[in-house]
Amino acid sequence: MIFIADYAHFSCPRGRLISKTVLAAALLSAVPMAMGHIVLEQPRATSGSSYKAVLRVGHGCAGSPTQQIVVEIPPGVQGAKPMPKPGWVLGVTRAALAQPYQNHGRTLTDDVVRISWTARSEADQLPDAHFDEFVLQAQLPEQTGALYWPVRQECAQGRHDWVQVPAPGQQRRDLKEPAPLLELVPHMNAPTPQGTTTQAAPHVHRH
Ligand SMILES: [Cu+2]
Repeated sequence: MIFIADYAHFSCPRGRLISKTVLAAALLSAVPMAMGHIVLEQPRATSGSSYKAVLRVGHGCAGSPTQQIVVEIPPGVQGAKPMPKPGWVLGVTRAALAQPYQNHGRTLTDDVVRISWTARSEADQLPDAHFDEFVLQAQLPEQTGALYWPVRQECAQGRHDWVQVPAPGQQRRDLKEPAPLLELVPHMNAPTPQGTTTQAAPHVHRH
């Protein structure tokens, strides 16, 4: 079901060029797909685990190259840390926590809430004809279910706000600019048929 939901990003004009059958076959054989919207490469993870979020940027804005990616860290996700990227300047924003938490005996009262990558120059921008990945790691909350990662994509001309979340009864694939979705599954969950479940270690310590 999760994979069906994740077909949402093929509903963009570019995605329509390929039949769903082909897409399904490609997905089942774990072929990486470089098209469509902005999605998390691993759309499923164990709650409470350490997660490597790979945001895949499939296209620019109506042909215009991407110059900035900004991701909002979802509430409850702790200690987010970006992976540096050659040609891109990192931005990390912290904010006070509504609910301070304990980590190794220390009380943390603020945490990372936003991470951005900004192209250093025009030559470093991501052309619409290419795709790229923007990576961060973080500790996931203990809850299960859908966790949305709003992303803003700024292009040389125009922008996309990948922030839409389906209303009750609405399909994610019907959204024009859906927020990247991570499905949190309970600890000890069996691997998915595709073997794409993230690391099984339920409690990864953060330092
Ligand atoms: Cu798209």
